[in-house]
Amino acid sequence: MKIVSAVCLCLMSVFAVAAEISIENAWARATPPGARTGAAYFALRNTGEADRLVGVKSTVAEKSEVHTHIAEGSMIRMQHLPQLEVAAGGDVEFAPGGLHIMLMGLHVPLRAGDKFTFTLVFEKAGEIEVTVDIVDARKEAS
Ligand SMILES: [Cu+2]
Repeated sequence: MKIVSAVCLCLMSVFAVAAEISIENAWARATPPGARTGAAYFALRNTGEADRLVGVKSTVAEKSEVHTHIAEGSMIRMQHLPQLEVAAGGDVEFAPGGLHIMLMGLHVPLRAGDKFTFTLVFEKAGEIEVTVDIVDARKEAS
């Protein structure tokens, strides 16, 4: 009897996570040889309750962080966000010039046509693995 109820709870939580936060169109720019940093972008859709993005894990780089761009006078600089609020039913766009996943200390260059993965860690939804398409920067600009 105990075993049956444990299985039910487990299935329920899997459904809850799968339904609430989804990641679409994840991509990153190919990096030139020797580059040590890269950035990844995607669209985050939240159809559930408010949540918080609290971490990023990736094996392609030594360190992965959520960054945004902020204006300081005429200068634009990047800022590390240790936490990012995701509103209930809210969408968050990670795009060039705004929010991005910063990959620091790349172990290998990001080559156009390849894919890599990282994991987003949410306070409530838990860990979500994201597959990223690496695209040619020149093609993407056109
Ligand atoms: Cu950055």
